[in-house]
Amino acid sequence: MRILPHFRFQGAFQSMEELKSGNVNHTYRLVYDDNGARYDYVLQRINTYAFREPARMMENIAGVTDHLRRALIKNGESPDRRVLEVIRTVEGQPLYIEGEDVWRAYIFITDAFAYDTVDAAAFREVGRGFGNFQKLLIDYPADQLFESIPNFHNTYKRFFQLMRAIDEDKAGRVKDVRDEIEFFFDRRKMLCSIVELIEQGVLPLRVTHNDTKSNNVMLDRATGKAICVIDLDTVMPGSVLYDYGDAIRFGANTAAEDEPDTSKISLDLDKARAFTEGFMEETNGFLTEDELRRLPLGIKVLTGELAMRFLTDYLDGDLYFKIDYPQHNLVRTRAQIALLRDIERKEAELQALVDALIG
Ligand code: GN1
Ligand code: MG
Repeated sequence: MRILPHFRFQGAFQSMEELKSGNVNHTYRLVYDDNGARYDYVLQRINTYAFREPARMMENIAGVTDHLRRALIKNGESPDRRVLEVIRTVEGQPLYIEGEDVWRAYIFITDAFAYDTVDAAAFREVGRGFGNFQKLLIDYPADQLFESIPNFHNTYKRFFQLMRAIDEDKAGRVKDVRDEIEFFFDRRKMLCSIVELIEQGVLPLRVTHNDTKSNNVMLDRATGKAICVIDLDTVMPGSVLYDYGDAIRFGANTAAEDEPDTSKISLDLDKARAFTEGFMEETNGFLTEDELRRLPLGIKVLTGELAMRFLTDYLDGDLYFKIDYPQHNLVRTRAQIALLRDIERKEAELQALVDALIG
């Protein structure tokens, strides 16, 4: 492929395979060979509809990965395979830009894997991974981070974006989604409650990952331990409720995020407990009581937020998320709505399990 010679990959190109798990960027795994030594890389074409200023996003990633590396060394740990490492272009840039297309590359973390569906024990480990990420970044100056997607988890704004999409009805689809629209109107106050608590100063802003799907933590193949948090595109100031809530939304769902049969969708409380244990182990001592007690709110809000985002994109004619078939964003919306309904049914149990762990 003509892009490849523009990056400082070592050796001779062997193979390339698309990795399908992301919903926004296009991702490929590359294998190179240098006289018998194998080198694995990740190549990504960045979705510039989502990420409007990729160069500034890469500055975030450089800052955060440098900090992580230093923090690990300070703790007496080797940063090897523990932090994403950018491969620069032959000109020494973190991005290769060709017309509309923006590309970047990383070293592929070998002898590691990530879960799209995760059992309770592994999810506890994923919780440790994301908790440790927050811990290592506790002293990173959040105000130095650029908002790679402005108002990413601002549910006021997400609500208005949905209103705008309904108003414009670009794809002529509003008539098919009346019930779904009503679902969000009924929950508007709840959906906006984290933003409100941040504005009121109840919840502090921290450096958060903001996209904490279980497949964004790499686990070591030999030990099963979390070694590296990946997908740093949305590292921005945010609430811990975002990272906690999004992780549970994805990992404790009994079905896939886009399961068409909503009867299969529910929230697995044992998995939720396992993640919470791992996450709290690592964040022990620095989260405030106000944050800890409200962790369950994060699950509700993040599930509802993503449902709104999928519906907005469906109404806009599928501009943001990659889709596999025409109704994909509608199926995703309905799946997240079904999940949120089950979370609402289990709210008291979720609160009880979090409270029990806070002690
Ligand atoms: C997108 O592409 P991926 O899988 O990293 C999205 C997340 C959503 C997720 C839902 C930048 O993440 O916010 O929660 O899809 N990322 C962006 O699967 O919008
Ligand atoms: Mg992502």
